[in-house]
Amino acid sequence: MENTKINNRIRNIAIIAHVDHGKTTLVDQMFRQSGLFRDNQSVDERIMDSMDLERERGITIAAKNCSVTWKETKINILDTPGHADFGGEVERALMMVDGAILLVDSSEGPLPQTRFVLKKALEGQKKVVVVINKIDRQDSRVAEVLDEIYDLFIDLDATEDQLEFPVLYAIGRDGIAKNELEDESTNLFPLFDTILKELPAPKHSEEEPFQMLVADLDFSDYLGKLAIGRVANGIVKKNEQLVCIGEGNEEIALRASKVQVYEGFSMAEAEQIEPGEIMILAGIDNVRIGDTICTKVLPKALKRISVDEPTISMFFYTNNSPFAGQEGKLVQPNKIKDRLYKETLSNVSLQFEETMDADRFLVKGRGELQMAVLIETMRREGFELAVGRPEVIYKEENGERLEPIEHVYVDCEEGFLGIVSEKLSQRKGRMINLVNHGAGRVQVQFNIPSRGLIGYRNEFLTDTRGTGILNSYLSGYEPYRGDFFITAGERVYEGMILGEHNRDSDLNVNPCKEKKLTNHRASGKDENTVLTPIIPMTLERAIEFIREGEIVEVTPENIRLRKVLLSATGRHTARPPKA
Ligand SMILES: Nc1nc2c(ncn2[C@@H]2O[C@H](COP(=O)(O)OP(=O)(O)OP(=O)(O)O)[C@@H](O)[C@H]2O)c(=O)[nH]1
Ligand SMILES: [Mg+2]
Repeated sequence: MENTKINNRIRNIAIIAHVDHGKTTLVDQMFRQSGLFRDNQSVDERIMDSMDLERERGITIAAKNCSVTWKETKINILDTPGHADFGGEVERALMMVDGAILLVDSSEGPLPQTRFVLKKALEGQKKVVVVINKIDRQDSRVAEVLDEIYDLFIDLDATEDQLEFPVLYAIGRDGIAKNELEDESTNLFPLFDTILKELPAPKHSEEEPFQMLVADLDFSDYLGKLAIGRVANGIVKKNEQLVCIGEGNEEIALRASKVQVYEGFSMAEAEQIEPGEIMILAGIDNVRIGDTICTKVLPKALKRISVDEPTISMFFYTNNSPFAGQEGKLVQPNKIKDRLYKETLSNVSLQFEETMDADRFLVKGRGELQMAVLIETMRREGFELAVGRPEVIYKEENGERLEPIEHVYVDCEEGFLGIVSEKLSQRKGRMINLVNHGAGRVQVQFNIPSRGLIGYRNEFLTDTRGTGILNSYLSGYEPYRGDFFITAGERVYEGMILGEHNRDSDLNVNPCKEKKLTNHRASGKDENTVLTPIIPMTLERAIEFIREGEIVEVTPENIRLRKVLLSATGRHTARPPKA
């Protein structure tokens, strides 16, 4: 870039880590200590986890922007989710920043998602500051974890430069960070100072006109679609005439009627925005991720960005069960369609397509949890719908069928290794690494087709009696590897799925059949018909459980498993002839 200038008034950083390593908690403390709250103001914990489901589940689902000011420098912070299903959020967040803070739990060490997010950061040439977090943990093993982090950097082909990452030690929850483990510290000042010193300020070219690459989308009921991105070059003023350059270089004219920046955890209107700043622009309908927004006089597109494609798909149906419409207010196909469309406006890793059938939509995303979160949100809004089994999305390349492959990381007691390996190999998993520290637990890694993992997580928890840890991330695509092989008194209807049969076939039962009172009874036999306690059906369990020809009915108050074809005779007739 010619005539490169640096805007030292700004830093753009992302906080990245594996699930639960303490990102959102740390951002809370950064807020407190940068003076955004009054000293005695009572503030909720994990304020960035603002969505209902985020608060309930204690996880971050969507990446979110906020800003703090430290020593007259504005730091735009992107808090990202650590769960693999929301990895798309991390990728996009990294596009807006120059540096990243990689948090690693002082006991757990680097885990699969640490690897995924660090890989993305290094590929994007981001400078990384490592923070070993939760050093207050009884079982913390700081020195070993630091070694593991070095190994991970080397394994990911980090350059010499990248290998010289600064390291801090923190108790994020208490708002404490230190440069050396033995330092006395009562605040996060060492972290703030390291951010200013080590993470680069945004660069721009003096010669280029205003350009901004759209890296994220949001939706507001008042302002409509919002395009979020970093100003690559130039200055933009309120009310300026702009254009949005799309994928095929088509230009859509627009006016910057409302330009905003992040201030604390809200947005604030600005008269003009400087290069390097992260901005929010309202009022463009057809904008997509990767588009460039620039001046009308000198339109010039930046290099497009691409985000990893969705890996699983699921059919959403309108609810046609005998109980349809009894609980939900929103049941019509056009209501579901509008809702799905609205979701794709802000949730860019989700896509949906209409099908030949007006009552059926194809929704594509990154994983079962992501789907479950969407369905759960919809039922709370008053929707009724039915959903099918998640299916893997295959790719065609040079006439060959490719399928997504996951890298699975299992941590379990040695005694469960047999059953876990056996089940994963049945599902076409290949063991690639096994570490036994001799302390009773083993760490095993597998490569396995994504389709093999669908429905496995609950089985895994049962097999390891709830003590196993299973993590996975999408590692790439490989050629397709051949074929696979209620409480009493609850209301039921024909074709509803009541329980699991111990064989692979379906067993039709009638739970409503009464015993004729006139029958002779052998003493002591009949009274003993006891229903064994049922396993509560959560949305995720339901989605994992169903097979072909089965769907989950979701209403605001109930989750029921059912057959697509409800009548048993109908299903019998529709059965394909035996080969
Ligand atoms: N012991 C200890 N626990 C911490 C610390 N910081 C955070 N935690 C706890 O770790 C858990 C996860 O914290 P979060 O901040 O939600 O983690 P996260 O990385 O944002 O999680 P995701 O966004 O879902 O990936 C919470 O129960 C926190 O209270 C710390 O410094 N020490
Ligand atoms: Mg979080």
